[in-house]
Amino acid sequence: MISKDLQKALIEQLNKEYHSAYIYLGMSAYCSKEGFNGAANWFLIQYQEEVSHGMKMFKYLEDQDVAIELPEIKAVKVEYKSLLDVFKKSLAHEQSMTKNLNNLSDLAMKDKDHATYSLLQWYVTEQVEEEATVGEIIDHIKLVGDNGYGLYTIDKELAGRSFVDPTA
Ligand code: OFO
Repeated sequence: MISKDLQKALIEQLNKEYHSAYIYLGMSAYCSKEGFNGAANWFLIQYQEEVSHGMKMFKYLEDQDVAIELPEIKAVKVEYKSLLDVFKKSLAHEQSMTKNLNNLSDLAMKDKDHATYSLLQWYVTEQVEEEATVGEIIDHIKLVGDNGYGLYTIDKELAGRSFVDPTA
């Protein structure tokens, strides 16, 4: 039985996963509007990944007989300053998600809730990969600066990303 406090925090995290998906949909829309179709594809896949994170949490809560609540998902922005800006915001967002997941892990540990702790470790590990990937893209964008051909090349690389369900 998951403690009431932890249940509440997990429901909040479920909402945050879908909010993340929504944020990435907004980022994809921005990139598409600016003609960065590869980056738009990249963020669309990021959106799908976050939906899969949400589904994993949703199924876990159902399996644990937690009464599901689905509060409103906050609106997101669709305007950014540049390709660099949108990826920097993406990294900052993932860093805040990591903080949330670490706090949730602390709570599960305090409750000696091993099942929930184990679930959360999956998310924590996933965050390491996500932050590293976005960090690398930021480095590449910084390297090319305002060079149009450089940005074009990066965008082409981002177009190659395809969805692989991380929870499968
Ligand atoms: Fe990348 O945020 Fe989900 O967990």
